[in-house]
Parts: sequence; C-alpha cells; structure tokens
Amino acid sequence: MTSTERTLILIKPDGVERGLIGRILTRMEERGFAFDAIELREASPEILAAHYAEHTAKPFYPGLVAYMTSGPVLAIVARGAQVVATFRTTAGATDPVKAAPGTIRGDFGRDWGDGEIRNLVHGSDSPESAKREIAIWFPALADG
Ligand code: DAT
Ligand code: MG
Repeated sequence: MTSTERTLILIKPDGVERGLIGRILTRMEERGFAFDAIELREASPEILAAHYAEHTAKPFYPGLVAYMTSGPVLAIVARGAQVVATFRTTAGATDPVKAAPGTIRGDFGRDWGDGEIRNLVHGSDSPESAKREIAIWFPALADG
C-alpha cells in the first residue's frame, strides 16, 4: 500500500489579499500533491485559539490574531507521502527575512516594518499536528 499523509495549509490574509493564492497553490501542484479540500474561510478568534493553542500565552499572540482575522484565509488539506515535511520546506523559515529564496516565505515575504511577522502561509509541523488541525478546520474530514 502506498504510504500517504495529509497536512493543513492556510494561505494567510496577506497571501489572499496580495493575490498570491494561485502561485502558492501552483507550487504544491507542481510538486505533485493533491488537495482534499480548499475553502475560503474567515478565521474566528475561537478557531485561532484552538489552532494556535501552543501560542495563546505568548506576547505576540494578540498581534497574531489581529493579523489572522484581517481578511479571509484559504484553508487547504493536501495529501501525499511526506506532504507535511515537503510543505514545511516549501514554505521556508517562519521569519520571511530568514527564509531562503526559492521558498514561499523567502520569495513573497518581507519585514513590513510594523513588528508583525506576516509570513503568508501556515503548514502543520508534524503528522500529529496535521490530524489535530484538520479536525479543527475540517471536522468532516477528521481522521479520513
Ligand atoms: P510556523 O508558522 O513557522 O510554524 P510558529 O508555529 O513558531 O511558526 O508560529 C506561528 C505563527 O506565529 C508564525 O507563523 C508567525 C507568528 N509568530 C511566531 N513567532 C513570532 C514572533 N516572535 N513574533 C511575532 N509573530 C510570531
Ligand atoms: Mg507552527
């Protein structure tokens, strides 16, 4: 049997607003991954608190919520062997200033000078996180 896994990808409000949905999705399509779900969503404070549970007590959390609720996000479930790690390397380092050229964050991101990290995309950091996050964003697809 072919080993497969899924990951939760978000194109964050800056990616949607700047018209980068197509170019970001194309990178995963070009690598040969399939999508199980793609949906434009408004991230509520409640869904963000569940999604970013590990960060809710951090000093940057209020700014992160303001950023993530500043416009719609595109929520995606992608599927394929090693898709979690493959999307993380495609996304690049958390800080766009440090992200390598050739990555999504390294090609499309920058420091906008206001103290917020706007880094265009989220990708689950492990298959376990992916299961947890898919259950939050797409309950109907949980553990499929
Ligand atoms: P990643 O999105 O690369 O998994 P993370 O899970 O450490 O990074 O953090 C989640 C998001 O929170 C990140 O995409 C942007 C924001 N963030 C993280 N560290 C930050 C910081 N020091 N200042 C401002 N925002 C931060
Ligand atoms: Mg993370």
